[in-house]
Amino acid sequence: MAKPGAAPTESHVQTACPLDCPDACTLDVTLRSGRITKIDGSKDNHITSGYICAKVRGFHERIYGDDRLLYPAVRRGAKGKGQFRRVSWDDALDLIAEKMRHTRDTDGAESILPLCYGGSNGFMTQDYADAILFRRLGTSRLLRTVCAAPTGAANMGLYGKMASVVYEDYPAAKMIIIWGVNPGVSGIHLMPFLKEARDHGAYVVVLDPRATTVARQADLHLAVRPGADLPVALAIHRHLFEEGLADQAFLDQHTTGAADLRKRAEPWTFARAAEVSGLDAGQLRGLAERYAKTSPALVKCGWGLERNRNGGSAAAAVLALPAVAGKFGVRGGGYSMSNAASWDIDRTWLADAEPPTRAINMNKVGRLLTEPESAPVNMLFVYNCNPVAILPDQHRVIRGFEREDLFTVVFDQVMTDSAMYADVVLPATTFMEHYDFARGYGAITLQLGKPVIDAVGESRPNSDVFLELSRRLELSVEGDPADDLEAMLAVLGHLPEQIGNDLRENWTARPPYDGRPVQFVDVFPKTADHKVNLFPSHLDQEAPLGLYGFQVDPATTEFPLALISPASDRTISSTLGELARPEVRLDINPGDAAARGIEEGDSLRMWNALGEVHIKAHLTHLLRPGTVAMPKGVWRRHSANGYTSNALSPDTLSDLGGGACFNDARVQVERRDVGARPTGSRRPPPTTIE
Ligand SMILES: Nc1nc2c(c(=O)[nH]1)N[C@H]1C(S)=C(S)[C@@H](COP(=O)(O)OP(=O)(O)OC[C@H]3O[C@@H](n4cnc5c(=O)[nH]c(N)nc54)[C@H](O)[C@@H]3O)O[C@H]1N2
Ligand SMILES: Nc1nc2c(c(=O)[nH]1)N[C@H]1C(S)=C(S)[C@@H](COP(=O)(O)OP(=O)(O)OC[C@H]3O[C@@H](n4cnc5c(=O)[nH]c(N)nc54)[C@H](O)[C@@H]3O)O[C@H]1N2
Ligand code: SF4
Ligand SMILES: [Mo]
Repeated sequence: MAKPGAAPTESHVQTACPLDCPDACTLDVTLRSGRITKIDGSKDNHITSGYICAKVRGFHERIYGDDRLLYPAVRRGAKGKGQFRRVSWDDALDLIAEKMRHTRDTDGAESILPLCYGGSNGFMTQDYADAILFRRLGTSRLLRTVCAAPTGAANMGLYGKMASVVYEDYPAAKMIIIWGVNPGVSGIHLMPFLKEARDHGAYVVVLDPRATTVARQADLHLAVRPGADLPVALAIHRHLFEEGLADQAFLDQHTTGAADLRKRAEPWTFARAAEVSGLDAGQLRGLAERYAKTSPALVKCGWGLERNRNGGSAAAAVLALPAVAGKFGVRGGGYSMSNAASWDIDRTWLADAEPPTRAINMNKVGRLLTEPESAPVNMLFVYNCNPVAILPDQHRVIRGFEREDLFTVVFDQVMTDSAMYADVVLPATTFMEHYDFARGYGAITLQLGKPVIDAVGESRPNSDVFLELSRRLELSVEGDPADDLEAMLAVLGHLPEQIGNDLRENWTARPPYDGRPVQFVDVFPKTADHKVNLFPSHLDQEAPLGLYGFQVDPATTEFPLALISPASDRTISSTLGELARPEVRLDINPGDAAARGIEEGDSLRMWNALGEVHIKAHLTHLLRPGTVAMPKGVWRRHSANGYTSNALSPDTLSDLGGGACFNDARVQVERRDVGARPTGSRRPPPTTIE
């Protein structure tokens, strides 16, 4: 404690940002009397380069904010009413352990479902102490498919997730195709490298239904219709094969399946691809011709193109381009995707294998809770996830969470839309209050994050809580870590020696290949035969129309508009959604608005067979006609009737990887004063913990 009258001392501590963002910034945190007063980017990390996004600059508003969960609490009123009574940790954990034991003994442990995603979590807070508990208990397993499942299946199938081109090597490229990704928002530290590339004369192409910041700076912006990337990529392949521009020597030496890919690309002339994708055939031809003759040429494949019925095949066709066109083997050439797998780290600290219990695709959770095919789920343990806000088919998800016979635990940092439905809420620490490992997936970086402040309220780290539950359920074995600190040391001890030593000494590890691998020079496919598999048969069997088979647009005359929900600069997924923000509006093209008599700021009803959302209109030319956009990660409080775009997203699955089809929502929109039917508001009530 500072003496009365003494000036509070200011100190600086470094840590790392583990949020679901490719950049994994090193943070410089300013503290005064043990409280965070400022969060900024460190200059020690050349990717962070002294600046960070506004979201994390304001992260202390979450840490100390009104919505922060400070104590364990149990439900008082009806489900979803947000009325809780504070209890001790002991009472809360006893209650949960007892409920788990009872559920296992009566309904079987598979009727317990851990519901998590963990995108903003490193080795400490996801798949460690939690996995020890749930694997030993034998609960149902969760397929974490809301993100990166289709792109992941494609990248794994074709290349075994080979390390890809990193930010630092973009300036070496002479052509960069940015496909379905919006780095101006979703990975801002790429932007200076893109600028450097442009300054060196790189030709930049962006494929995105919206004129994003990168698209507006690009030499060519192709405002592709959502879900129609596959024909575009296949038309380029067709051109390469037909015109003798494919790199036959590379294909012979380093690939399998080229003939099958060629056959599937065969029908896709530029004219047909242009018609389906809403683009200009001449521009597509121009893109293909330039790509064929330019080197180094880089394709950056994002996640916007995966969130639909064709997402897996689209990603595979995009990732196949550098192999067919022979773009590997030079710095700045090849492809760029998630680099999370580049470290080749196996979670050896987790000795327990996954049990062969039933696997549940998280995109189907709403349906599973409301109309189970076989055994129902009777207990949910939600952590590292905000399912009510982020899962497709929100109405069904909410109906499931409303079930009186479902016992729901929500372990989170703030009172989320999901926590409102909890029977027990548990307060979690944030990354400023616990250890975690932050792995970048843009640049190849790995850092150890440390607590910079004491835990706020009675919040506790995941490892402490899951280890304690294991003990209460008598599932602990010798050698389990006792707490967060021991768990962190166990991870360090299991990492490859050099990485562990680096992290102990510097909090940051030296990356493999100096962090700048050149594809087909330093790194090769991690497939079984170390070749690029352009036509993996398991993917061909999985996709409903076969690999590279195109499924037509789900639009109907009744629901003609494609609703997409891209990442915004306000939240990371739904994290930080509790903080104040400008009113959330629906982006709509002025032509589509005029056809419906809609003007700027009008209150709209947007609906389809799954539900409806009440929201105001924002007219913008930065969106292709026939498409509307509402940000990803908004909370129920952000619309007038308490639903987000996910109320309109189908729970159908993408062709590969069982991924989410958020952007397959097809909707109609009208002014609310026209033909509006009265609908009761479902905005969540204010919460109380007494
Ligand atoms: N600020 C911020 N940063 C984030 C996140 C966040 O929520 N906020 N989320 C993080 C996470 S979890 C992820 S997965 C990544 C996602 O990062 P991105 O890969 O950028 O994903 P999205 O924002 O979903 O979509 C990217 C772009 O694809 C466009 N798009 C939509 N549908 C299609 C389509 O069918 N084809 C094509 N070609 N483009 C399409 C959208 O208009 C959007 O501009 O970002 C991470 N970074
Ligand atoms: N409509 C639409 N929906 C989407 C998408 C879209 O494009 N459109 N994108 C999808 C994508 S890309 C993703 S990745 C998912 C993400 O969906 P989620 O994984 O659910 O991500 P968040 O909504 O940020 O929720 C993470 C929660 O975990 C909590 N948390 C963070 N760290 C800890 C911890 O250490 N312990 C505990 N106990 N809790 C913690 C945070 O406070 C937060 O509430 O959303 C998907 N949903
Ligand atoms: S969210 Fe991304 S840009 Fe923001 S601080 Fe974290 S790593 Fe950096
Ligand atoms: Mo994601």
